[in-house]
Amino acid sequence: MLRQITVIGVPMDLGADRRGVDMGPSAIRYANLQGKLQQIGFEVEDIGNLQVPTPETYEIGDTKLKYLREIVRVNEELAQTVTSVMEKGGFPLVLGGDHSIAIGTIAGVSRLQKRTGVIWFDAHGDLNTAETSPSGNIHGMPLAASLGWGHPDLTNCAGDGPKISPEHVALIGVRSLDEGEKRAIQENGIHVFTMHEIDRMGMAKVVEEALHIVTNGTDGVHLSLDLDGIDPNEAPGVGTPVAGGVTYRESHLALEIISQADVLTSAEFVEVNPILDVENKTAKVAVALIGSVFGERVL
Ligand code: 6HN
Ligand code: MN
Ligand code: MN
Ligand code: MN
Repeated sequence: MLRQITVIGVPMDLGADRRGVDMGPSAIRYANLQGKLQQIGFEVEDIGNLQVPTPETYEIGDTKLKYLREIVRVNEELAQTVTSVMEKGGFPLVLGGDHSIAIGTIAGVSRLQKRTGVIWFDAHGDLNTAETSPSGNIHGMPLAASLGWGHPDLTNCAGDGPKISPEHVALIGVRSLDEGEKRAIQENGIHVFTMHEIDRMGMAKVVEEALHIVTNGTDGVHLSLDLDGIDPNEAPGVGTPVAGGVTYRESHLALEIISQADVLTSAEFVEVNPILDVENKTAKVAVALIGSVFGERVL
């Protein structure tokens, strides 16, 4: 059945140290996002970009939570936008920007969907709080914030937290965790499929298990895909690359299997940084992955 996809750009770069990720939404559009989705048979509405303040205009604030106030403000608007897209029966496809925007996307989704499963595809855990973060960058905190951990302005952004619960979350592609994140994972029994599990079990099995976790007792599933989950050789345009990542084909296989399960109700593709990229390669990977997750087939 045809569904309406609504594209929301969020040129956010306040959550990360490396400038340039604010151009991610443009780069993904330039890589023919709309054409790809229409070719698959979707009706696409692109509502443009949300307004994001320029870092030069604002004070960094608390160095343990850089640009907290501005990030919260954008995420509140994003949450509202996501909720209204879903209320109209649309599928919100959010383009980042740095990963701090997941706070708003998930807040918006969870207002309508009380029990949301989350597939978090990332080299990192994004499970830091101000206390555990080595950088003070909020893009390392969105999964924690959505789970109700961290500063109350983040956990209660656009509605009282927690927005999701640990048993409904599965991380895939992880290979860089800070000490506090490791503790949070162990203490809360979060399902993490690191590169080790992907190597041993194969991506197909990993995704099948992840799908089981995120659909068990939930009303819908959100995909939060950080392009740095892919190996930096194939997706070099990211601010925090980590060697030894998911290959091009493994990532496609993952999204093809997710597509076949037909459980997604929202998705976001984040951390594309065109300044660090090579001929828009990473944005092209993002669009190819979006094709896979929305059902593009070879035959
Ligand atoms: N991302 N764990 C590091 C930090 O600063 O908290 C890196 C976070 C990267 C976040 O890629 O979305
Ligand atoms: Mn990451
Ligand atoms: Mn089970
Ligand atoms: Mn991330």
